[in-house]
Amino acid sequence: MANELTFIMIKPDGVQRGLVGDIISRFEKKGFFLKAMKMVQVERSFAEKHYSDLSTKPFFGALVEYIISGPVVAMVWQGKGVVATGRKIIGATNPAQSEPGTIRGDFCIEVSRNVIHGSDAVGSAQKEIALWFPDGIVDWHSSAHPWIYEN
Ligand code: IDP
Ligand code: MG
Repeated sequence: MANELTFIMIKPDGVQRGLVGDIISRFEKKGFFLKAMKMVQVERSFAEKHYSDLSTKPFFGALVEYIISGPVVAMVWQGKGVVATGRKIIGATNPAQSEPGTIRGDFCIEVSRNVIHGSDAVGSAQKEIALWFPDGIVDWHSSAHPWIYEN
């Protein structure tokens, strides 16, 4: 669906390392539309909620420390297949397995410092967008739409 939404977050290492512009640029150039964006340093309880599905994993504590260690850039992107294609643009979870040309393949080394989050399914995207943007997202339509979509 052309109006599919995904939640993308540039993690604290991505912000500190000056990767924000490059990451946004990759999604923009692909033809996806930015529908919401904010920089925020989240509380521990909020990070635990975002990653609640992973709460039993041995790395959960370190993951939460990592996410609250500095500001993140939270975004909503829209476009046809943006959830699955967004995951491809991001690359495999462990940067050692991420293909060159993906964000993680190009920019990082360690799974615990892998610079970016992207929703893994349409349903989790909806939950994450509701968590991070409870006041909603921006309703705008790009004039480039017909240059990217046939219909
Ligand atoms: P994803 O970010 O590719 O969706 P998930 O399995 O949902 O991967 O894990 C969430 C995050 O937890 C990863 O992006 C990574 O930062 C961290 N993580 C995943 N597996 C490990 C691990 O084995 N050790 C340390 N951190 C991990
Ligand atoms: Mg995940």
